[in-house]
Parts: sequence; C-alpha cells; structure tokens
Amino acid sequence: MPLHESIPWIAYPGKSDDERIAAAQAFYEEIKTRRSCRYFGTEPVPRDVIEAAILAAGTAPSGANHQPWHFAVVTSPDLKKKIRSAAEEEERVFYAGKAGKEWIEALAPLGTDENKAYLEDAPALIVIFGQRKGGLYPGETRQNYYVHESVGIATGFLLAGLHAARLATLTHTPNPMSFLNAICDRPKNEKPVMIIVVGHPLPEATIPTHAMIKKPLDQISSWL
Ligand code: IYR
Repeated sequence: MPLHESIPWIAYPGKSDDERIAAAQAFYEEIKTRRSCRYFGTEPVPRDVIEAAILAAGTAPSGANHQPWHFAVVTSPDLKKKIRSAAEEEERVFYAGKAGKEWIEALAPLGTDENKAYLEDAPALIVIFGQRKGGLYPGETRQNYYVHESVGIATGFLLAGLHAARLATLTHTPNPMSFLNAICDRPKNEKPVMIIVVGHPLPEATIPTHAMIKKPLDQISSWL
C-alpha cells in the first residue's frame, strides 16, 4: 500500500494496441500541422478557448505538484502596444550586435528582425511567468522546484490546446524581458519565460521553409 493519501488509478476506457497506435499516430498527424506564425490578423479569439487551453496547461506535471506558473492574458490594445514597444527596443539591440554573429546567422533562414507588429496585431498575448516560490496553496511562500522544466511542459500543453482549436501561435522571447512584470502587474519574484502570441493568421501569412525541416526519428531517438 502507498504511504501517501491516495485514490485508485484512473480507470481509462481500455484500448487495444492497434487503437493505441492509431491514437498516437493521429496525435502526431494533428500536432505536426502546428507552425509558428509571424503574421497575425486582428480578429478576436473567444476567451473560452484561451481559458480551456490554460486549464489544459495547468494539468501539466510539475515539481512537487506546485504548478509554478502564471498565465497573464493580454488583450488590451494599450498594453499590447506597450509590450510591442518594449520588445522592439530589446530586439533592436539584439539584432544590432548583442546577439553575436553565430546567433544572427542561425536566425537568417527564419527571416526574423526587430519589427514585431504581431505583438500589437494579434488579439491575445499570453505572457507566461515562472514562480520561484509559491507552493500549492494560495498564500504559501514555499520553494518551488524544477520551475523551468515544469513551465516548459505546461507551455507545450498550452500550445497543443490552442492548436487543437485551430488558433495560430508563436513563441516569442524578447531578451531580457523583465519589462513584462510591470506591464502585466506581476510580482518581482516571478520570472517572465515566454510570450505566446495567439490569433488568426493573415491570408498572406508565410512559413519559412527552414521551419518545415523536422529531424527524422532515427536522429531524435535511440532504443537501448
Ligand atoms: N527574440 C528574437 C530572436 C529570435 C531568437 C530565436 I532562438 C528564434 O528562434 C527566433 C527569434 C526575435 O523574436 O526576433
């Protein structure tokens, strides 16, 4: 018997191995159609979609189940404008030399630059914060663990949920991005990890061919 307080393992409806294979392959077919979008229209997205995707993200495994994340959803045109302007300021410095030659060369096939119109055009920006402290229950100040890993997994769930709803997404990481604490009204001990830009692609949106190259199974896995 386990030492912890527990409930029985969830009785999933059973699947045959053939059904498992079909389900895993169907998920692969679904998720592989997600592409980062850098050209967003201004058409709004339903709040319920974003809330469901955040709830899905909130089910991610996390260090000691402390769920060390906060999702600040920015739809206010004024705040999006502030985020764009602060991010573009960082990016100007980045592209003007701070990034270094090797990084700039690695980004060349993506065609990115310091212009971030999508931060204002897209109807929603989800700013993800990692919490170094906080524990599980409101008001706790306990240490959190594996914050980066936990937030990374939750972000993956969030992207998958938004994609399932056929919204376009972009992971955006201006560096440094401490300006996001003030704009999103979050405490200093939270660290902004990423902005997820959410919305609808413009009809003329394009994808860099570089982004279409995915490593084959034998390069990304080994069986021992
Ligand atoms: N944050 C910059 C640079 C950038 C960095 C990486 I690594 C990318 O994969 C893409 C962009 C920008 O958004 O332009």
